[in-house]
Amino acid sequence: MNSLPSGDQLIIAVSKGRILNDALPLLAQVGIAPLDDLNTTRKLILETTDPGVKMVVVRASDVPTYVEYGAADVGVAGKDVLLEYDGSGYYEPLDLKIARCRLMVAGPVGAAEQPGRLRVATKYEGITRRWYAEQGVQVEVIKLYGSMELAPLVGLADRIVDVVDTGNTLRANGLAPLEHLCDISSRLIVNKASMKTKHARVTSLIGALAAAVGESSPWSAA
Ligand code: PRT
Ligand code: MG
Repeated sequence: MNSLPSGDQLIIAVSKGRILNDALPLLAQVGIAPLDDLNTTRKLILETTDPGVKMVVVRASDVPTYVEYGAADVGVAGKDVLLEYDGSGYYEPLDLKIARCRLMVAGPVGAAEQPGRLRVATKYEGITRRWYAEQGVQVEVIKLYGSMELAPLVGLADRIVDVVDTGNTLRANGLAPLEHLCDISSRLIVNKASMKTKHARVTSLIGALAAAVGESSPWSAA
């Protein structure tokens, strides 16, 4: 289903930003490092130290799209993004245990219960709707694309749903974590067709990464 330049070439899509910072050392451990300096290059498709692997660095929320459609054979994306994407068009064989954080509901410290429907600001619209629906709580979900922590401070929302790492951002803004939705880490995802057509290459990459993160893989050599 994909239109890759050559049959045996793998394209790996990695989220920009903090996942990339954690993914680069891990990929380097399995012999995949970009040949260009990511801070200065303008190239969008990067050659790597593995002649059989190219890398594209894309927005976190775009990684599952690239992989589902086969524009990339494999990808590295946060579980938060995958839960929100809610696609079934890829396999998720490995927890890379990087870029760990927690998906939380947060709100102003000591705020009184508001009458009426709770307003919740988030970029995780789907996750948030499902979370409150499971509890039978009616909320108004306000979609934002970033800086969720600002919303309660300016009266846009009563609560936020966002990922939290150290909790420093919440604290610095007078917010506190209230409910824990789930733990998050980055996952390796694989295009379904690539798993068949490039089975040897894909499974050896999964095996190598599994070994690097201390997981056993059904494909790793005993
Ligand atoms: O560019 P785009 O909008 O698509 O994504 P982004 O700008 O959110 O990307 P980026 O670089 O922030 O990376 C996002 C991915 O990193 C997420 O999908 C998570 O899987 C993972 N991750 C891990 C985090 C954090 N930790 C994290 N702490 N993503 C975001 N944060 C933010 C959080 O939103 C909050 O603003 O950091 C702040 C909280 O950090 P603490 O340490 O103050 O709690
Ligand atoms: Mg960003």
